[in-house]
Amino acid sequence: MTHQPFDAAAASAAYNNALQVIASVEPTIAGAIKAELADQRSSLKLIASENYASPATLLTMGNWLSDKYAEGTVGHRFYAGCQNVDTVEQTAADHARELFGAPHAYVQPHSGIDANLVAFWAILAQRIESPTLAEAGAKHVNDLSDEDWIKLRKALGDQKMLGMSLDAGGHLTHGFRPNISGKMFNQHSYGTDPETGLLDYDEVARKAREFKPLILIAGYSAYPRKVDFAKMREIADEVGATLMVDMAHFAGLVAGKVFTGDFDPVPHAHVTTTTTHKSLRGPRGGMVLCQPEYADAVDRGCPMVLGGPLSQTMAAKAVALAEARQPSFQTYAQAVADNAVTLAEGLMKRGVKLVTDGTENHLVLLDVSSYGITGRQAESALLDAGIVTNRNAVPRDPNGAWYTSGVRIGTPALTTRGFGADEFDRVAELIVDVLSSTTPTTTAAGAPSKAKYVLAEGVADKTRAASAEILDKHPLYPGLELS
Ligand code: DSN
Repeated sequence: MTHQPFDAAAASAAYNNALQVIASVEPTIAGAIKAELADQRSSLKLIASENYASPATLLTMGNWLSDKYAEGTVGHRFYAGCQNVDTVEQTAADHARELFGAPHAYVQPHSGIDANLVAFWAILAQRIESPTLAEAGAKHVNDLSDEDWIKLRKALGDQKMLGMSLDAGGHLTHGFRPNISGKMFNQHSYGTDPETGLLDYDEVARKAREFKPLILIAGYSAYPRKVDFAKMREIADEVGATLMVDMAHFAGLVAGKVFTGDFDPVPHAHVTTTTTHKSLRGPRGGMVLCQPEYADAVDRGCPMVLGGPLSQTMAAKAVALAEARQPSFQTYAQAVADNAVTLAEGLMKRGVKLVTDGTENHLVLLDVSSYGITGRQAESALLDAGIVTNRNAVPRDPNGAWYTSGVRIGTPALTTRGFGADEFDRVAELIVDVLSSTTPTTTAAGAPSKAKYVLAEGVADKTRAASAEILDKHPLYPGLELS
């Protein structure tokens, strides 16, 4: 359920030796690395998008693979001497294909945003056989001259994307203005039902018929329910859209076979993107899985939108994916989902309002407005008490995306530490204690502040002590001792 067993003495020696070498050049950095482990060990990490990678995964990133340029793809590089990087990339891609049952895997993206950009360009390249390309005498967008690009941009500007709205839990890279996707595409969004908070597939279908998007995008970063990808594919097919699924948040639940059948995106989507460091518990990075007809365009990710591959990170992806192929990862993924239900029930029975009144994945979204505070105040007060979360807008949030009325919490990290039902129920109790002890201060104009707050005296210390009791029973990287 936790990490696969590792040799703690060997890991301790590896880290201590590495830190000694680093400290001999820049002691501040060695100190920050050590301090980060201490911070992560002593706090309740509930950020839904974070986890703890295994020592094997982490150690794979600190080596000379980092020093090799390898633009191109396996066996087809723009640099000499890439035989070891070929081994690394092929191994990671093989594991990804096998784990997710995907026809093709591209493991070069450096992050989730990069993976989505690769996917967007691949879909444009694959789908736009446009007169614009033909007129320009080009077969592929990569072959266009500067002049032709100007023509193509006009054509591209008319392409539509339909994705989940940000305040319903969608992601910035799904066509929203602060991200390049919002500039590349004419974006439309679907929301959630105002009563239930659930995804309304009829609305998705209605909007798809109305807007006829090139890309129907599914996936989320703050929606606490599973998505029926078979239905999404039916909608995409009806309107001739490419179904792209961003499974960054729940890739671990797909890998661990919690989401199967209609809820497994990989067989239904034309293109699936993910990060590798969230519930999947690998290194920080991204990945694209796709159906064969998109493979060639996806493989052009570098140099189209990516710099040279980070070979050390691809190697760590291979290690983490090998871990995720073990049966123990399925036990872990099921525990992540079960613990989220316990956490949701623990919060609701203590009076907390949750968006959708529950969860079916790894996260819960609290609406903290009944405590008279904003999400920002809740996030800060919880942090004072050693509980690390992040504020998040709730659907139709009156406080907007900065202050928000919500807090998003998730179970992947603490489940890796071995937390089960008893611990998550206690975590719910601690969260409620903090929220009910937090009050906004009053502004000069006499209104409640949206940022400043007071946490009742003693609550932070009491909560930290209570957390320490649980954390001590579930040590992070047990046996790993830094000198
Ligand atoms: N930053 C990630 C998250 O927290 O959901 C996704 O962008």
